[in-house]
Amino acid sequence: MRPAMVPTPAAPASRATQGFAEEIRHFLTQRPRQLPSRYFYDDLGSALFEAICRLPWYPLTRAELRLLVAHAREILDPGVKTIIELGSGSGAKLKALIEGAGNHRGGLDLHLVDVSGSALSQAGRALARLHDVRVVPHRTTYEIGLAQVGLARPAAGRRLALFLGSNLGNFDPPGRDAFLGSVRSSLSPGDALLLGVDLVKPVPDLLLAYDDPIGVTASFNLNLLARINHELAGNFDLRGFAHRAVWNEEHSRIEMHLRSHRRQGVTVRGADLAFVMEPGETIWTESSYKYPPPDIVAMLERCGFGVRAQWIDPIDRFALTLAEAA
Ligand code: AVI
Repeated sequence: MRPAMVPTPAAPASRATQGFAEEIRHFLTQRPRQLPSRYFYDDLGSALFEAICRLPWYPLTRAELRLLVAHAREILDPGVKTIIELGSGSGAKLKALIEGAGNHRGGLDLHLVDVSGSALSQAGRALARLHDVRVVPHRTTYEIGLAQVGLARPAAGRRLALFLGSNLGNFDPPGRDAFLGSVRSSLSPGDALLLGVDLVKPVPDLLLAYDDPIGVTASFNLNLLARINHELAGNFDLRGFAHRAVWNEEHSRIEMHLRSHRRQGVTVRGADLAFVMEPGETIWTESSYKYPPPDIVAMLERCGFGVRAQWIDPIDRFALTLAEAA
C-alpha cells in the first residue's frame, strides 16, 4: 500500500544554514551553554533591535546621534572622499553625519558593509537621496567587506571608516583587538576610524537598558531560540525560558542570558543535537562591554591608531573617538 502522503525530501541545507547549525552545536554544548550574539539579527531580530534603539531606557543610539551631528564638520573634513561604514543598519547615522557636515565638498563614495540585505536596501535608499554621493553595498561580514573595499582604493582623498553603535562592545577583548588590527591594516596612514562606544555608567542604568520594563529586549533575546526553532527544526519551548541581564563587574560587561524555568529536554534536529537543561541553567547569548574613555584611547593606540579627538555625551555617557591610522 502506498503511504497517504509521500514525505518531501529535505531540501539540501545552504552553506549559511550549515554554518549556523555547526556553530549552534558547538556553542550549545559548551559549559556554560552559549549562543553567538551575531545570530540575533534575522528579519524579526533586526526589527526588534530597531525598536530597542527607540526605547527611552536604551539611550546609546540617541547619544551617538547627538555627538555625530554636533561634531560632523570636524569628523568629515573635505579631504575625506570615501566612507566605509561597518554595520550600516538603516543608514540614518551616516546620513546625519553627511548632512551635518554640509554638502559643499565634492563627491563621496559610501561603502556600506552589512550582513543584512534588508538593512542595506534601506540604507541605500536613505543615502542615495544625498547630493553627489555614490553608494556601494557589500552584503557580507566586516572582515570580507573591509578586504573588498581595500581592493578598490580611491585614486584621491582620504578614507574614513565608521564603526558605530557600540558594536565593538559585543567583541571579547582578544576579538576586539584582532578586529581593530584588521581595520587598521585595511587603511593607509592618514585614513581615519570613527569609533562609537558605550561607557561605564551606574549599574541600575545599564540594567534598565538591557532589561527594559516593556519586554522588547526580552523578546529580542528569546527570538534567538525562535530562530533556531524555525531554521534548524529546534523544539525550544519559548515559555520555558526567561530573559536575564546581569552586570559582570570583573569584566566590565553586561551579559544577557536565557534561563531555563525547569528541567527540560531540547532537540535541534537541523544541528543533530539533543540535550537537557536543568532548572535555573542559562544560555549565555551576549556580552556588551562598557569602557572608561581612557581605555578606548589605549586600545586604539595599541592597534596602530593615533587618537585625534574624543567626544563624550555628558548625559548618557557615550563616546565617539576619532583616530588616525599611524
Ligand atoms: C548591537 N549591540 C551594540 C547592542 C548592545 O547594546 O550590545 C545589542 C543589544 N543587546 C541588547 N540590547 C541591544
